[in-house]
Amino acid sequence: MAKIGHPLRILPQIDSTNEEIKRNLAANLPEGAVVIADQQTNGRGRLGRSWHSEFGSGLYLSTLLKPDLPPENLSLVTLMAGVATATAIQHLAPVKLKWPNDILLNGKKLAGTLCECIYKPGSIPAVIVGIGINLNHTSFPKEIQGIATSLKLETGKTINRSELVLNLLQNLNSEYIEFLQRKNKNLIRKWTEQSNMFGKTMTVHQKGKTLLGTAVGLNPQGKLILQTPEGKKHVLDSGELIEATSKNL
Ligand code: BT5
Repeated sequence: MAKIGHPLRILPQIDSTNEEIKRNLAANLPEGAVVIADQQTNGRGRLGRSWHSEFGSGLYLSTLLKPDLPPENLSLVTLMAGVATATAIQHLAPVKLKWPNDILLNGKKLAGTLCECIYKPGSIPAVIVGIGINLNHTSFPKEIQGIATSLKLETGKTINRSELVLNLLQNLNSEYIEFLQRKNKNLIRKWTEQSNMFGKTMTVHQKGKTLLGTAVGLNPQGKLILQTPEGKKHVLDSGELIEATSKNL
């Protein structure tokens, strides 16, 4: 396994750090390569959504992994990225993980991860792990000001990006070593310990329908188990969107 963080490029501006890694795959970019940008002009979220990436205020980082594991293990990469990110921030603020890819602080979104897998039958998958963390933003655009927050806004402190990057890369390395050793139970335990969503009633929007239930745990593949009031358990894929709900109940 290569060490995550070598080579490391810091760019003043790019469309998306995930895209930059993707563009370099054909040139045999090595596992562990990291791209960081001061600003993204087309930062991406899941399902075609965008990630607000203003200059100098956030951490926008992507890394390339090449885990020689079956595709069914790959959804656990999102949990791994979440655990590594939350652990790197925990000494600054009490962040919580929300399935599948959110890192919340005081109920607002502080960070998100975007894991993209390029899987060609017969070859080792290329997995691009993108991480966006709001560090020193003092405001957000109208569309997200009610749901987004930054470490600066919540703690009043100015955050040193380099220190956080070092911490994050160390955590990603140690989590990735365990991931390759298939210590999935450990990962699920760590993820669960850093989340406060279990036991809560949630609504899930999937395929045009709304499902209401209690989040009761993660299965060994990292999928969310939701139990309906009738006692039926649904296992949800990471592609589905979950929203915390007290207001819609
Ligand atoms: C995510 O998507 O949370 C994944 C975010 C990943 C960003 C990183 S930055 C480095 C790398 N390069 C990229 O291009 N992306 C990755 P999702 O769960 O779909 O959440 C997106 C939604 O979060 C948006 O539709 C907004 O509602 C909200 N949002 C957008 N920007 C935000 C921000 N800076 N902070 C908090 N919420 C935001």
